[in-house]
Order: sequence, then structure tokens, then C-alpha cells
Amino acid sequence: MVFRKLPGVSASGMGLRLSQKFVFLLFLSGLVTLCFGALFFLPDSVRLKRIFLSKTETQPVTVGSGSGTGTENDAREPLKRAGKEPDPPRGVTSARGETSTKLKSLIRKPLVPHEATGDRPAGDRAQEDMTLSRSRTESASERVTSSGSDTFSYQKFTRCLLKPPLGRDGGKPSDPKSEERRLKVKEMMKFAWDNYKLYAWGKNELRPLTKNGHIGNMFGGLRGASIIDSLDTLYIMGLMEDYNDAKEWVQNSLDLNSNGEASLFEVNIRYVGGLLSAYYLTGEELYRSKAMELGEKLLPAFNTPTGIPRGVINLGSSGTSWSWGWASAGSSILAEFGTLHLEFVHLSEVSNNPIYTEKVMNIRKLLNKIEKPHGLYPNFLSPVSGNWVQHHVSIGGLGDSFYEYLIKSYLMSDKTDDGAKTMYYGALEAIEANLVQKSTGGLTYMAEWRGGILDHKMGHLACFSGGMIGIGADDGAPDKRQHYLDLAAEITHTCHESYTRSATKLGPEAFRFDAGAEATATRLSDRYYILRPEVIESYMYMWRLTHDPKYRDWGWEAVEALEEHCRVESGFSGIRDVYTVTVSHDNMQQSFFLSETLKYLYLLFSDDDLLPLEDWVFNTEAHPLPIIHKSCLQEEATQEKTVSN
Ligand code: DMJ
Repeated sequence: MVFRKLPGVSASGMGLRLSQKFVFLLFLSGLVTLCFGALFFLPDSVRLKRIFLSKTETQPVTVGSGSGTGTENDAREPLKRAGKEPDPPRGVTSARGETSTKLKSLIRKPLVPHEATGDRPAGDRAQEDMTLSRSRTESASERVTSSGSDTFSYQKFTRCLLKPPLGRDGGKPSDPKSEERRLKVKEMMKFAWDNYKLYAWGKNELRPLTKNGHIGNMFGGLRGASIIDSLDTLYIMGLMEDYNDAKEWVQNSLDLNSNGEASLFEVNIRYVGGLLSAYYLTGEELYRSKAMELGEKLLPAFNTPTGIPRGVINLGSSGTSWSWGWASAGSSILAEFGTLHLEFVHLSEVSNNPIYTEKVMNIRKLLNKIEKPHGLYPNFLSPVSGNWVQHHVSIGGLGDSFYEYLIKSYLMSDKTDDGAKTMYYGALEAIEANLVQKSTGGLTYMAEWRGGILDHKMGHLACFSGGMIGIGADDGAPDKRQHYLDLAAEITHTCHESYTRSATKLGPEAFRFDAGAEATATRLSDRYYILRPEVIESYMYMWRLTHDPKYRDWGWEAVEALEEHCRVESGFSGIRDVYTVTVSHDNMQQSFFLSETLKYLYLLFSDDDLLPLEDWVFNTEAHPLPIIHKSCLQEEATQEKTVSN
């Protein structure tokens, strides 16, 4: 007996008076409440917490289609309505995501890449990858499910991939010449990375001549753009020590609590895209939670009367947004608000929160509805009225990646997103009818369109369109497929010409087809090259689609030119004039050089089974995002349900 009768105290029951019992019970219940409450503050890993706090599943709630009637102050309202707090208490554990032993026996081997240790050549790793990957994947995905703040299952995702992301042999090509070239590209990446690390670590970009870092004003105070942009490139190249340094930086130093003014577009394609692709490739929960945290900060940009986001957003708690000062009449830019779809759909996937998809579907709905001059999409749209502001159409800057994201949305949906498909082929038809031209010298190019008047100029940025038209060729109308593939090849050829016609064998920022010019820049201000990827990007896609060796040779010409004219003592730099070999460097190693230019070159010399196109699409910053094999995922979910019943 715990309680003894105290001498001289008249008692009842366990020897206590009624009032004493009451006080005692009060104390006891207080203690229990306190202990239970304290569970919430324990780290997620503590077992007691997992036992007592299994999460009840949050049903995805459909929220308003973002017609944007809310003010900036209620920016976070939709999250609340969706049953989520703006800053959800961390570590509410899901028991649901954990795999039962019964189910484990049904599981197909996850197709996930390599152990994050040591820097080994991709070829040597391959065998190891296939064996190591399993234990690694399981531990990564267990981390995901045991932190369990929602229901995304990394294991299910990997089981639904058709092929291993890194291929049988890390993408090692069968012919020695391509392997040699691939190793050269890997060396370039190592060189660019090492110098960034040495002189600009934690800053956004390296200034290779002055040997310091550049922060710039595009990322709203966020840092480490080159690190986030490099995660997947380092990983696929097997530069694992460097990848681990990058990961550690994300873990310890990536601070998302910035209060600066950022480009919604740039933060989305580089940071959200980079984090998502690092998550999908590695299964590291860290990247997923950072991507979700950042994604949430971008939502207030959509609080406009139409739901079309403005270009600039304050990443702090005010969440205010506004249009670029240079954009006519407070308009939003097609290539900016039209380049969110891939990342936002994946944010919904990994967070199990439909709000991101709803935001981008609303953009699509508006664009679909609005009248289009000659079927074309002008570059400026008012986020207030939802009307076009100017009739300037371009497949290059200001318009480019909007078209790219239409076809890639269709491909990423496992070819189920018919809305994206219809818009893409409709847009392409209008582009062909109004913008595609043949020069007197027989080169096919994309002109720009200003209210019906053609400007016979093609930007370097527009050179991505060779690859885009190529990857979309197969899903066009049957009688157009060969035509699209031919068009893709012709555009890529023209872009290659813009390189071969310069002294440095690198292409200018814009080239013209008038006043006697044929794929050359005529203005001094168009002569620069800032390490851009678009031409090489098209080589990579055209290689995958045709296996015509000329694309690898063209890629190699670019490698040689980069080495000769852009490599400096401490990194790679853009140049001011591609038409002179006495180059003047611009002192900037752009983060997209690491993310895109070098990645596309590496893929060009790799086997097609490295990031196979059956499973992956690349966002506009070349971050691979997986195709959502919905029917497989649904099948997996049904199977899981059957087993657990
Ligand atoms: C990259 O940031 C992206 O490719 C974007 O879509 C366009 N510009 C640069 C590279 O040139």
C-alpha cells in the first residue's frame, strides 16, 4: 500500500480526507497533462513520442481556385483552411507511412542511386550502387515516413520508377571517346566547384577574376545559389565528397528566413527546383522539408485579383509582392508566371497539399480562356485585369520557358495532362505560322513578333526550343511527328551556326537575320556569352532522340571553346564579345553553368540510361524532376490498403 494512515488524521478510503484526495487527484491529473504536453517538444526521433503521438491523417482539402480576392494580409489563409497552420508544429509523427513487414515482402526493389560517400568514378560505383542503394534507400525513406508530417512515401515513388536513375553503370558510355569527353566535363565541374568553394563559399556565385563571391539581388537575401544549383550535378557525376559538403551546407547554413525581395521565378527554378530534385534523387528528408518551407513563402505572390503572381516577392512575413519596375504597366511576365508548374505540382506531391497545384492550374485556366492574338501568347499580362499589356511575342527571353513547361507538364504527368498538351500544340502551331522563318541562306529561325511586325532576331535563350520541339515531337499529331523532329533539328542546326560563325566558337546573346546578317550579332550589345546552356541543352535532347553523332561533336566543340576562352585561373567566366579571341571576361561564374551547361554536357556524353527520359523531365534550370507515374502510385496505394486490411 502506497498511502499509509497518518496518526491522528481521521481518514476514509486510502487513509486520506476527501479534500486531501481531491487535491492529490488534481495534482496527479496536472502531472499527466504536463507529461503528455511535453511529448510535443521532444525531437521526432524519440520513440515515446512516436508511440503516443501517431498522426491522424490530414485530408487534402480543396481550396478556392486562387481567384485572388484575398488581400496580402490573408496570404496564409488558404493553408489554414486546408487544415494546416502556416508554421506547422514540427515532428507530429505518422505511423501510417511505416511499412508493415507483410507489405515489405511485396515491395519491388527501389531503384535509387548511390551511397553518399567517397569520390569514385561513376563506372566503379555502378555495381556497388545497385547493392548499396537498397539499404540506403530504405533508411532514407524510413526517415521520411518516421518523421511522418504527411503521407508522401519515398519508397512508393522509387518503386514506381521504370529504371534506376543513374542507369546500370552511372551512365558510362560504351565508347571510350565519349567516356574521355565525359570525364573532361566532370573535371570542369570539379574545377568550377572547387573555386567556388575556395573563394565564394556560401555566396550565390563566384567572381573568378576578383576571386570573391557575388550575392546579387535576385534571390531575396537567400544565399548559396551555386550550392543548391550544383547538388544534383555533383550527385550524378559521382563527386560525392563535394556533394556531401553541399548537403552539409544546406543542413547547417541554408537560412530560409530571409526578408529580402526575390524573383519568384528565379527562386522557384533554382532553389525549389534544386531542392526537389536533390530530394528525389537521394531521398534525404532535409531537401523535402526545405523545399516545402520555401514553397510556402512563395504563396503570397499569388494574392492578386486574378491569381496571376507578380514577379517580385518579399520572402519575409509580410509576403508583399509587386511587379518589376521595367515591366510595362505593372504587368507580370509570361516566362515567369508560366514557369512554375513543374515545381508546384511536385510541391503538392511531396507535401500532400493541393494548394500549389491549384495556384498553377488557375494560371493555366486564365491563359486558356483569354483571347490570344493569332493564337499567340504575348509576354506581358496584367495580374489585375488579366489582360495582355503589350503584343510582344517571343520564344526567347520573356516567353521561353512558358512553352517549355507546357510540354514538360504533359510529359511529367505521364501524358495524362491533356490540357497542357492541347495548349502546347496550339501554341506551337501559332509559333510556326507566325514566328518560324527561313533565312536567305536557308537557316530556320524563330523571329520575334511585335503586334504583327517581325523582328528578325533570335536570342540565345530561344535556342532551347530545338530540344523542346524535339521532346514533344512524338506526341504531336501523327502526320506532324516527323515534321516536328525535322524542325527541332533545323533550329538546333541554326543555333550551332551561331556558334561556328564566331571567332571563339561560342554563340552571342542574340543573332540576327537581316541587313545581310545570317545567325550573327550585329549590335555590340548582343555579342556577349555568359556561359548559357540553351544550345548545348538542345544538343543533348537531339542526341537522345536521334543518336546522330554530330550532336556529340558539336557539344565537344563547345567544351573546347569554353576551355579556351572562358576558363580562367580560378573558375569559368563569361566573355564580352564572342567575335574576338582576345577575350574580355565578365568576371562571373553563373550558377546555371554548374546546374545546366555542365550537366547537359555530361548527359550528352553519357549513356541514355543516366536520368532516362522515361522517368525524368528537367526543369528550366536542368533540375531533374520525376514523371509522376500515377497509375503505378495508385496501384501501390491499393495494394498497401489491401495488405493492411
Ligand atoms: C537559366 O536560369 C534558365 O535556363 C532560364 O530558364 C533561362 N535563363 C538561364 C540560363 O540561360
